[in-house]
Amino acid sequence: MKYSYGTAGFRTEASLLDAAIIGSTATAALRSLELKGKTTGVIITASHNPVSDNGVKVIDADGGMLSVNWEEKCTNLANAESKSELELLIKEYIAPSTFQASVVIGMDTRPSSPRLSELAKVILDEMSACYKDYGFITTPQLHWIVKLINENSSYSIPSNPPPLVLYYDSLCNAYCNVFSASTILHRPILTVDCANGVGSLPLEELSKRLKDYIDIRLINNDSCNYKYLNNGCGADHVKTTQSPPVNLVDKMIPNQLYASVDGDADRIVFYFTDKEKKFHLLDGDRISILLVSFLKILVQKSRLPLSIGVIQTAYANGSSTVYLNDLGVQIICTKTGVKHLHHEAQAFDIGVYFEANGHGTVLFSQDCVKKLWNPPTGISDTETNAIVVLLQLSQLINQAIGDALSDMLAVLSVLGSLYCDAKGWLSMYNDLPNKLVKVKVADRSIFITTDAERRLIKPVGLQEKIDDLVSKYEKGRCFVRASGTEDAVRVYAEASTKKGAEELSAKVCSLLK
Ligand code: 16G
Ligand code: ZN
Repeated sequence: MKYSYGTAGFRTEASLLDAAIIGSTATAALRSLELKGKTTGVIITASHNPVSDNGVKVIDADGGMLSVNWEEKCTNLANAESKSELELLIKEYIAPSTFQASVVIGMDTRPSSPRLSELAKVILDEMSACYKDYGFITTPQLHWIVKLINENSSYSIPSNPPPLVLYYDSLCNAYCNVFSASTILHRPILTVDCANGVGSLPLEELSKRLKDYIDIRLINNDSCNYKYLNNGCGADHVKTTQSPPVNLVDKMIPNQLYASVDGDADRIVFYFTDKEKKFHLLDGDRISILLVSFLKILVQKSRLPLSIGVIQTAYANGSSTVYLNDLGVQIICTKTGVKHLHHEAQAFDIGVYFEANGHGTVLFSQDCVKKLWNPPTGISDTETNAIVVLLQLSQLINQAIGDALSDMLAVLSVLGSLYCDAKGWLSMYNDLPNKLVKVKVADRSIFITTDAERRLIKPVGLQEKIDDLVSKYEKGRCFVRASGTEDAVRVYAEASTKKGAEELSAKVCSLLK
């Protein structure tokens, strides 16, 4: 089997993953050596995939995703056909170093995870690396820990207090501070579907710690019972079926807010039903718009010269883009995949990025955080208060990577601060009707895109035919891109009516046959 390190790291049937674990762990150790012993991470998870799969991702020393120039080396290490070939590659990639590699590892609650984690430790022992195993942990928590360790040179592993305690302290303190600074009046109720995954554990912790501030009710939180993992539940299920997860069907209380996280808690979507029992999804586009609307108000009130940008992908609903335009914030469209959005968001003082599927975060630049810590003297109470809230949000929201837990708290604090409920949030704009379909083709590699995947350059002539179809529909928009995770091509179509979006989609799909 040939492995290829992609946007989701390596992911496949768990019994086929050993070489990928070995290659990824070796990569984490080598990358740590290259960076003079800075800590890197290895997280074993297959996110929203079925329970029989597993996967592995390497966390770079800044707490973000593995640097692109190491992806190919990681692929080569995973594809080594023998131990001697692996050793040769390790020798080739090793930087001359007097340092010891430092790696943190963690896993989700799949039945195959403990064995794969043990395998990672064997490799770390063979490479004489120093490591710490965090056991069951969400992907974003491990990213957060890596960032914490490397940003605090005094912070070595293991240390006191343990990083996970600091994670909870940091999130909860920031939430409580935003709460008091914004005079949030009520104690919101939020029911969270945990996908029966590893997110159940930290969500229980947060619900206990924040019980005076939020009524967090957990469902599908049986992380011990493997067969229920991602089974009819979780963020991916809710987003793709646009319906409630198991154990909520016909049980949703109208106008109350619900959320679903995915199997490793790096994605979140919200939803509610109205009085007529109609289901409404509040996806990543809407999270982004809610957060940026509040951030814009705060920046205006603070009177600090801070740039705000929003990063979207081509999948963002056209209405959300119009809303952002009217709001007057800068909008950037990138290719699909968290690393592309994250990279673009770093160009702003405050960069907000979310994929429609619920992956995302808000990044505050170092320069921005410095300004927030050192506000000008003699400013008004309004300015001071806005600066305090901005600073707390920068601590509440995971700065390493998108994190369902910190995003959840950010959304609740913003809704509370704006005195906004689920209905009010939905009413910010009306989604344009749209359709996303997956088309099997003989060879998806012939589909080459440009302009952030919004236009095809190959096969030659196809884009012109799509343009011609799109022009026949009011507010028509359509793009075709090869999936990076499945052997298929995705077609997204949008128009002013449902009928129009469906027709446009069908016509473009038939061009691919
Ligand atoms: C990966 C990406 C996700 C993206 C999806 C697109 C990360 C961590 N994950 O799962 O953000 O939405 O791929 O899949 O970047 P596709 O290429 O099959 O449409
Ligand atoms: Zn995930």
